[in-house]
Amino acid sequence: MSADVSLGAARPSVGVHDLLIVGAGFAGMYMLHRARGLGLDATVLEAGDDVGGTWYWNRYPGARCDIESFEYSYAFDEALQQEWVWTERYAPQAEILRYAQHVADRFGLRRDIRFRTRVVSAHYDAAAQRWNVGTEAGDTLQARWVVMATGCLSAARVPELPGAADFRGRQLHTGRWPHEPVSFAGQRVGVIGTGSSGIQAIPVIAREAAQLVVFQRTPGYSLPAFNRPLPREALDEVKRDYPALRKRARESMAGVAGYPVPTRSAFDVDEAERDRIYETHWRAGRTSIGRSFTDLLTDAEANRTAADFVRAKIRASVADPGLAETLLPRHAIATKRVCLDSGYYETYNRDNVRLVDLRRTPIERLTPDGIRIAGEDIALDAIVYATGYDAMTGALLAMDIRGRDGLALREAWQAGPRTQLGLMTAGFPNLFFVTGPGSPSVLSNVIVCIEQHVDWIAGLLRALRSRGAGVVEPTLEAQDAWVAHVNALAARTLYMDADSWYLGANVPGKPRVFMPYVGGVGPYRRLCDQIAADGYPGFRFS
Ligand code: N01
Repeated sequence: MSADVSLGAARPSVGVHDLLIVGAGFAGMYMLHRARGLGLDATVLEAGDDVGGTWYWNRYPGARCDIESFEYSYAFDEALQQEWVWTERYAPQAEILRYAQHVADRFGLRRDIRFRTRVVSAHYDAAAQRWNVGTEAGDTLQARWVVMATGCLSAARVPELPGAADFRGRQLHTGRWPHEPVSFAGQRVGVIGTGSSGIQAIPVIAREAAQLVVFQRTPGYSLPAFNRPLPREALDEVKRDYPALRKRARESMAGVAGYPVPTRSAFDVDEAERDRIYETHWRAGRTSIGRSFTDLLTDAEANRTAADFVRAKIRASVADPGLAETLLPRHAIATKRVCLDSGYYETYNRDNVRLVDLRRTPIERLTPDGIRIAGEDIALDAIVYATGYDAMTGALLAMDIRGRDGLALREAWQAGPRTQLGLMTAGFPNLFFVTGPGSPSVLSNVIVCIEQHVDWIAGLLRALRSRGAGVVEPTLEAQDAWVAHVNALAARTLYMDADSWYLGANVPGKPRVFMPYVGGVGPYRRLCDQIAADGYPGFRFS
């Protein structure tokens, strides 16, 4: 970033960095790049042994992004976005990981990333105005500022099932998949969980395994991805239009340029027209059906029209009507993440696939040979947990983070996360979150949000410099107002009725608070920009 002025103090002589960044996913990598542009001495601490974050860990069969590849990518560097060649409409995990590695190499990022370094604590020393960051290996690093680029879906959750230690077969979590190839050939495999990860993995595992048993607790809505190779000419056309496409994405609600903007209520048109519109969305192979009309996320009746449309599609895909009924989702569509699949429902037409409805026959325990449900022992060689994450706060609260006067983040967020704009939290000076709770993050194309957050943090660091200040912290009043605003917007939606990970409902004991900001990527960005332009009201500098 040539326009950035140097912010760095003298190069660290006693091991005090200007900036420590936790995590080398897309957020951490871009933060490092921007920090260098500011002239900062910045280091990234990363638990894995390579860059890529989510795409480093999620190597499960069928893993791919559900946002089109040319949109799910960095926009900050014109040469980068012109030179990288995406080969599929929806990029598979391995290609996205290669892209992350390419970015790391292209910008020489690795020299400032410490791999195999898991951060376990961060304590603020108010007198010295610095953070002491502790690693699992027992090292302590010091920095003036810390950026948590730890991801919203990085703390994998394996449910505590009785007997898990007794099972003699292999147990794998989709988000902690081994690096070496895993073969299920000739095996009896159980998959627990039917969210985005399970729905992607199930068709691929079914084709390889001798038998597949899917353990479903809550059926979700999934639409066909219609994934296909991305011809070079089509990609070149996108690239010619990149400035306009990126601008549309930044100003849009979901951070995706290709999503249509609804203008009408579902009841402004008759049933035939509604279904025609849903059909268009369904055929588009996108998750955007919840954006077909303005009121699908606020009016239960309107929502039901879209949900019924997708339920009919599910019925039409599954040969056994009884099985189809078990696969039908009942919650309002799009209040839990809509999935994109490649042959998910059709997989249940295979002879080697069985669906167990855990609402009727819950798991009693794991046995040495498999899973026991009511009245039956199901023999398995491997169990795949597609059971999701302690989302948005899990990775942050796994660390012992302490701010002013030893205040623990776990204590400050006991009743749910509280942030100013999802970027900082009161009582924790000079600590930033990228895509933190209270920002659009998981309701969007997250790379768009990552770039916006990182750019905003970079701007704030520059403002610190120009004010001759060393410390910045949100005020409690501004934070309370933001939390109230986030909650008020969410309360008007149907999101509040679903037991989703957006609400922490998947983690026993987690406070039921809607964590992301539903106000949209574009409006949120304008608000953040305005706050910066107005000299950061709601933030205290010292
Ligand atoms: O996790 P999930 P995920 N016993 O939480 C079930 C992103 N993502 O890894 O709904 C039995 O969605 C649970 O059931 P229930 C995307 O944002 C994106 O699939 O809690 N079942 C549910 O069915 C996504 O939303 C992509 O009743 C148990 C499943 O496990 C997010 O990551 C791909 C259980 C968990 O679903 C998380 O997706 C993958 C138990 N004890 C992920 N505990 C793409 O871009 C949980 N479940 C395509």
